[in-house]
Amino acid sequence: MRDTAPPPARAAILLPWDRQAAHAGGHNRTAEARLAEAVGLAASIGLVVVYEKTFPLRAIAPATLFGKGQVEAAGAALRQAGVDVAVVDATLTPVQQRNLERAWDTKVIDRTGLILDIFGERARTREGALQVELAHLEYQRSRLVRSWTHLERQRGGFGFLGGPGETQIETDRRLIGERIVRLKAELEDVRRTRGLHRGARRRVPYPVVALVGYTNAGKSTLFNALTGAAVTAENQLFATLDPTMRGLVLPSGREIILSDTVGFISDLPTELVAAFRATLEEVAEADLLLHVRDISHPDTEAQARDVRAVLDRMAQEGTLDEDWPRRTLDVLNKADLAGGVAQVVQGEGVAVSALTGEGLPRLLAAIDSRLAAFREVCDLELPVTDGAGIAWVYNHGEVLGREDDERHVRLRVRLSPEDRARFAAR
Ligand SMILES: Nc1nc2c(ncn2[C@@H]2O[C@H](COP(=O)(O)OP(=O)(O)O)[C@@H](O)[C@H]2O)c(=O)[nH]1
Ligand SMILES: [Mg+2]
Repeated sequence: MRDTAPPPARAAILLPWDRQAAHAGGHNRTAEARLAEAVGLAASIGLVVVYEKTFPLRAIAPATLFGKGQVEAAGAALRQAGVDVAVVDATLTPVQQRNLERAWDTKVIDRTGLILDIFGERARTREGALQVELAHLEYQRSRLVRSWTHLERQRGGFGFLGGPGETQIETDRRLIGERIVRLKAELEDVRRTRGLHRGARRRVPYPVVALVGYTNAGKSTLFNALTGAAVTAENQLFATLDPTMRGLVLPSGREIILSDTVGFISDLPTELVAAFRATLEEVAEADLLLHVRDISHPDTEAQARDVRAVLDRMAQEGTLDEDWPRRTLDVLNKADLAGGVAQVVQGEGVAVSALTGEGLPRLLAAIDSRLAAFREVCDLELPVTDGAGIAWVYNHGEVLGREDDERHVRLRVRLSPEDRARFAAR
């Protein structure tokens, strides 16, 4: 029998755009940037975007959000494009969602629903998974509340009259409420023991370099480009990494793990902020953060501030070390759209184009020297019989001197604090 994977879902992205509201909210983000971001978000969970369009809103129709003509026009376009799911890049009430599903005869999800799916797929730590589940339940509960008041209003506004619909909703609310209480207790437990596991949590004995930055900044493109530009580490251990991590060999011969992370999202719904930070937990494990920036984006400065603010907040909460700025390297990506690497004012950062490959050798060298800079010189003594240990030191450190006698090898070596701890634990 043939292995037939289901075809990827075909998605449409519809952006209702209220220019006045966008302006009043202090967002100078353009509809095009917002639409491009939503397309990137959908693509990141494997949806194939076959239709994308901005719909200027004149007034908000309570039942469908979009105007009547827009609902009809979109419906025809969705049928023609043959979509499996329509993503409305806004917050929909349950009633709007249901009405649109009926009008378009397709599954409809809103922005929060899409982001929750992404977080759910990317949560790697126990805390991350719990936090995302909690956000999901709170989202569901808030929607039950809203449809409940809606039903109540239809019946004339007296909830105490009871009725089958209401009973079911109250049961659902109670079950969700109980699950939320249990999840919160479990989260507390995980948080309490987190400090204890710090350090022991690391499963891989190589420096980890994590890519952080906005959605569409080019993290995944850079991840693939760096993997192409450097030698891929062929090692049993690297073979077991999940697809968002890869082993690389830097020019110095140093082996690292490169890790792609979930992207920052503009105007993240507040109820998702905690879940987002939890999915970024792996960043705390990283030896070096590459802050990937799209320097061709009109909001590039605001985006960079957002990213740093979230990392600062994580440091305040104790998830991330205070010295994260010292362990961060800015990657000024999409230099090709700014006239090439030579045209970019680089300051502390390194300009690259993940698309053309320009600047990548310099970036690899910069990663190498940043990792080396964290290292300190120390003296180690190993039995001559410990061939694996000696090889490990050569692989992880920069050996500055060596003295052998009959029984011992004494190495003077530059090692990172993490590697020194790992060596001591051996
Ligand atoms: N022109 C240009 N486009 C790029 C570059 N890097 C990424 N892109 C494009 O930007 C979009 C988002 O890239 P992606 O890697 O998915 O971003 P991510 O969301 O940060 O992972 C894609 O269409 C890429 O082809 C670059 O250096 N130059
Ligand atoms: Mg990506």
